[in-house]
Amino acid sequence: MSGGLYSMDSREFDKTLDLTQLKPYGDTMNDGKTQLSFTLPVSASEEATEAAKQLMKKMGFENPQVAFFKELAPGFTFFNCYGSCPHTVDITTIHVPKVTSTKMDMHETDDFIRENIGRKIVVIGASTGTDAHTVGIDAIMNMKGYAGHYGLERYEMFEALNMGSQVLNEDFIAKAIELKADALLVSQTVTQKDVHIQNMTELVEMLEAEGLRDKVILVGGGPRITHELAKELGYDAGFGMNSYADDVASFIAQEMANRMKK
Ligand code: B12
Repeated sequence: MSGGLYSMDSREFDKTLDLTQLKPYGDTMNDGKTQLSFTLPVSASEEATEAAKQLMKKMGFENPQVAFFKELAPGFTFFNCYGSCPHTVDITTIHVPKVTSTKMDMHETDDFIRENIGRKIVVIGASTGTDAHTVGIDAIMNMKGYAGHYGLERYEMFEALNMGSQVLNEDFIAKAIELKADALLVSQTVTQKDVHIQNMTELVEMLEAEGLRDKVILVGGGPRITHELAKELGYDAGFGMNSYADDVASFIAQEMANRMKK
């Protein structure tokens, strides 16, 4: 099969791969071999190693083995384990909601904006709430870019402001109003106790209260943000790991052009 989800699968060299019964691959097809790491809050000992194996069994792994362990701090031992997963999933029935815009490179996006919007798009971004992680939003916005993808500051047709981290939703909205921002980019990295959900929801509620929600393109991003989650929380799109400025720039440009047609 060529193209799409299965273009890179290994059925071309191994005929025993059944996508309706997919399981992890270790040394041979369908062996289910899985690597799992965890820490037990006990000192390193033979009993602790046996406990790790028994836990692996309770998790459903067959033939559990501890490949490595080390007491990281007194009373906390890290384990690196292997086991065989007996379970399978049918990947052919899986549907994941995705951003549907067509990915363009920086020059194509700039040209698209010139032709279809006719002015620069104003974008502000921040890592909001208590979240102190800046590297993700920098990767998307910074002039120098990330992993070979220039950030929005480099685009000729974006006016981009990166507000940094720990930006309160109030301050984010105030800046959006001041700059008449077309798009707001929210980065969330910490997900402990679902703080990202509280934070992202608060922003939507505050934008709605200000009558601004429909006037902006609202985008969330971060390593544990999916498009599906972002949509559920009232955002227009969500971008997770391995997303770059090109992805979000293409989305914003095309979404703005679509809205202008309506
Ligand atoms: C560097 C780092 C820090 C630095 C941050 C410095 C800085 N200036 O950013 C410091 C040391 C300050 C830090 C602090 C903390 N950290 Co920290 N940190 C990391 C680390 C090692 C790397 C994160 C990173 O920079 N990734 C690289 C960037 C490029 O990747 P990214 O963020 O995923 O961004 C990409 C995409 O997600 C996407 N993206 C991101 N944002 C956006 C936004 C938009 C709009 C779009 C379109 C796309 C997008 O595009 C980017 C490029 O592809 C991770 C572990 C790891 N290896 O990932 C932990 C990690 C994120 N930190 C973690 C934690 C828990 C903390 C602390 C709470 C620790 C503590 N107890 O104090 C504090 C947080 C304090 C706070 N108030 O936020 C946890 C988070 C766990 C969780 N799920 O909640 C992690 C996963 C470590 C771990 N395994 O426990 N951290």
